[in-house]
Amino acid sequence: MNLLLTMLSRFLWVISLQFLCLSSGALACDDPQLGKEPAAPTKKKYQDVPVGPFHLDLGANLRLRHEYQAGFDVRRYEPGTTDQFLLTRIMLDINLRFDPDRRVFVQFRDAHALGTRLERKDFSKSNPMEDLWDMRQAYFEWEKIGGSHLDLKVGRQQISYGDQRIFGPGLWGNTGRYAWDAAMLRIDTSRAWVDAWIGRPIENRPELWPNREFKAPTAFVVYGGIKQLPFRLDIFYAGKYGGKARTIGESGKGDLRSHSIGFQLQKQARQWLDFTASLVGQTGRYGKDTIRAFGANSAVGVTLPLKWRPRLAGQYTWGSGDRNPADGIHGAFDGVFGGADINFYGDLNLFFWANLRDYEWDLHLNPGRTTKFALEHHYFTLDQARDAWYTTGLAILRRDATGLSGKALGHEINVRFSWQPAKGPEIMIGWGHFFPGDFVRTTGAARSASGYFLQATYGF
Ligand SMILES: [Ca+2]
Ligand SMILES: [Ca+2]
Repeated sequence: MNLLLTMLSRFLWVISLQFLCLSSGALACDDPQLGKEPAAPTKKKYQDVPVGPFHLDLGANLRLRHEYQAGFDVRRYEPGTTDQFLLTRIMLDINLRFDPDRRVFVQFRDAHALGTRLERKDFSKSNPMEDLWDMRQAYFEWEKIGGSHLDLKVGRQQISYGDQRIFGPGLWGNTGRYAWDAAMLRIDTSRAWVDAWIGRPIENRPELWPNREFKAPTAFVVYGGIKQLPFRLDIFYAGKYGGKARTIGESGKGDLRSHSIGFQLQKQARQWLDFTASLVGQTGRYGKDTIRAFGANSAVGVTLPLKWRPRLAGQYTWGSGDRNPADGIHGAFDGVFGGADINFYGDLNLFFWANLRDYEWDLHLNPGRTTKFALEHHYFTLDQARDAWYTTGLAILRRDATGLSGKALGHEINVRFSWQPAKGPEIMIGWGHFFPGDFVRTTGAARSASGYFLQATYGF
């Protein structure tokens, strides 16, 4: 499916992914994860339209998705409930170029949820399902300022990097999870590129136009990649600041000042063998607590030289949890600004990269040039028994501070099939089932959860 269409694909996705494609063969271009958010190629029919001294590019992306959910909803695991609804989304892109280096880009996005049992009041913060014709992006970009290696991008913008695990747009959700009001400087040379930016995430509110920033956190980010290596290597620093003593730690209230440092590496070692590794360390202050948290992910994939090109992958993801609820150490990893609603932690979105161990097996097939199939199995446990099961919104869902309920969260199986007959349209269908483990059974209602979706997308 094409999410951000012509110019956005060209300038954000492709710029960051082209290093991967150039240096690592077909790794990213091949979409080995069969993610829910592949960047499809786009038509160029409505591009380069002269408007006075300017040139205009138009794009659109239409998406319809029917979902049935039993035992969970978009917020959390919720045994005993069922829901079904139709999600509609339209995104319109307007790109006005002054010259090859300067442009203004505006993206309008309209999202509705028809028939759901959830109402606006069920979302105290950002609404992930509904928002009426809001301006999701609106920025000015100036590349190669004065013939230099420096680019500037200011305004409301989507920012994502690498495999989206650490910085993700979260566009599987109907309104999109991460857009930013940000000012970004980029230095791009033949040896390396670096983005330095400051920004705040946008909150999606159907009753507000335009949407506003969250008051906190403010993000300070330096994210870069080294070129000319036989693999893709990204290195980053991400600071989060939240003032006014609104952060409540186990030792008392205070500001949030967190520092995340890490890297992501991807390599296509052979035509049949690929690796991924990400590692993040976090330090700083969480209220009156000291942050000491870690996140890691590594995957090995083997593509067999058989019909349908089967790729088998094993994957392990770890997000540290808090060992002791009274020691003044904040041990729960917060996932940086990572994609929560793509298929990293299961398609039902019951889990997030905090206090989690995720043991995953994947089987991906390409039955034809236009079709993809994925079968994935996750076994989830808590990292620390005394810390909580966190939702994708980092809310505490269940916690046994004694640790006596164990760590076993359960198994999840996901199946997805997609068909993209041409560049514009795509049909995707998927199913997932969650089998609760001992921790879930001991801490409350524990019926299995099941979900299905059928999605049609068209982009130009
Ligand atoms: Ca709005
Ligand atoms: Ca602690």
